[in-house]
Amino acid sequence: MIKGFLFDLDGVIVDTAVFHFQAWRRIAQKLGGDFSKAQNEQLKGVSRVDSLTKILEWTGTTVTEEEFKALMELKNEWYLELVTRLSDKDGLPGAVDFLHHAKARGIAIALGSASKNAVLILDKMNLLPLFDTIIDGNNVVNGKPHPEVFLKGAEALGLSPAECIVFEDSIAGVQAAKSGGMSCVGIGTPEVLGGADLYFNALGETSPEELLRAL
Ligand code: B16
Ligand code: MG
Repeated sequence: MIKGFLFDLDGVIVDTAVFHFQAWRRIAQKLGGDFSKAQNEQLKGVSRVDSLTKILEWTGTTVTEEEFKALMELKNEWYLELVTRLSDKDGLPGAVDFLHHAKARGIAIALGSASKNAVLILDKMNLLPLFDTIIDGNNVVNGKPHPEVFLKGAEALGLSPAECIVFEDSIAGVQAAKSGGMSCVGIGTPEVLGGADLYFNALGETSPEELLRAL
């Protein structure tokens, strides 16, 4: 029986993916290269370190350890400039209502995000009080597709993986949920995500009740 919902942040609750894309593209261009929207799918849900590693590969760039750190800091600075504009009106369609309905129904709620900026973003959106626990990039050793972030979320809620549904918009995140033994609702299409149990374009297309009946 499902008792907990584990939410990815970027691409499920709020569209910070566009901000990540803009900031990483500035980095790629600074390195004399670029990358496509299709390549950007591979960065979704992936940690900052792993994202930069991929971009260096794509742009054929080699850097020292210090340069690597400096590029990560610069990307985060550019990303945070965009994030400061966020407010509680920036939730993806239906996401904030969905969270409130789940809370009102007594479902335990966790965040399972790769982002080290997750608390800041949830605070800007006034959503912190809805979360029973937050597991983010600051609390895990292994990034998605490793299931650690969701296993820690379920554990913090006192639930088994089988009692949880993960909501994910990234290929890496869907893999993390399934290898952790959880049900997974994909926010996106089966063509891009594959592997999830159900798909919706946004949380507004479904309800906690529908999912509790279906999964
Ligand atoms: P930060 P999620 C992920 O968030 C993003 O999808 C991914 O593009 C980003 O690189 C990662 O967070 C790390 O973010 O640089 O803010 O620590 O989808 O797992 O909520
Ligand atoms: Mg995501």
